[in-house]
Amino acid sequence: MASDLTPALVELPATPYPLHLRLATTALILIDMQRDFLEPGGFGATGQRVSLLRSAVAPCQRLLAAARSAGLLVIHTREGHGPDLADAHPAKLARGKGPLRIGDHGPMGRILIQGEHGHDIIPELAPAPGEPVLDKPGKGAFYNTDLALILANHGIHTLIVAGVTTEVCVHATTREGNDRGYECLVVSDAVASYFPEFHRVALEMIVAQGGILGWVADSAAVCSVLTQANA
Ligand code: C5J
Repeated sequence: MASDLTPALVELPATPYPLHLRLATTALILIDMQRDFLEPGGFGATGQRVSLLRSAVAPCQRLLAAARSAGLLVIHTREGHGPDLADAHPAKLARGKGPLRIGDHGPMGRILIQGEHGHDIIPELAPAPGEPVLDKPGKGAFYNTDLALILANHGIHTLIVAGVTTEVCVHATTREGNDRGYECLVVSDAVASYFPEFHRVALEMIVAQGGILGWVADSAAVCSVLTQANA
């Protein structure tokens, strides 16, 4: 039976049906909002239109502000590798035969290498002191990171997922989270892809079959619930 100390359940309008969550057990995870993906000259610029990813920036900013005000755990991730690339699978390095590959020198430093200018999170979404920043060598945020440990230590059950790209790292993280028993909600306008068709279909895949991988809602719906629940 719920006691007075049990945090209140709030209802978030979402697809395919409303998601019930508690602020105290919900985290916002911002995936790979790094210069290398969002700015010209980085990994994302290998033949792709980085400008398409910018649409996610303002919604992510609004989500971040609402999550911080509501006291949610906020976690940032960065995809990348150490300078010696010892943590990068040869298979990963061999793929992506664009003009710039992981570890190559570009205008923002070595591509997807920790410590380089391009590897860091864009200033608009800079992590606040105390917010975990996880460096991940893979696409999913659980693979070879402390994410599961951090979520367990905070008693988190629900993940609000935003960032880039929709069909790669956002999807991989949502799938990993779903398999680990987290309720995952992907924020439709706070994720983006170089390929609009992949973005659309990736969101459809999450909610298909009655929410086979989780929920989707837009940032206005998420921010509204976070703001009201916090009032
Ligand atoms: C990619 C990512 N697309 N963050 N990384 O290689 O989605």
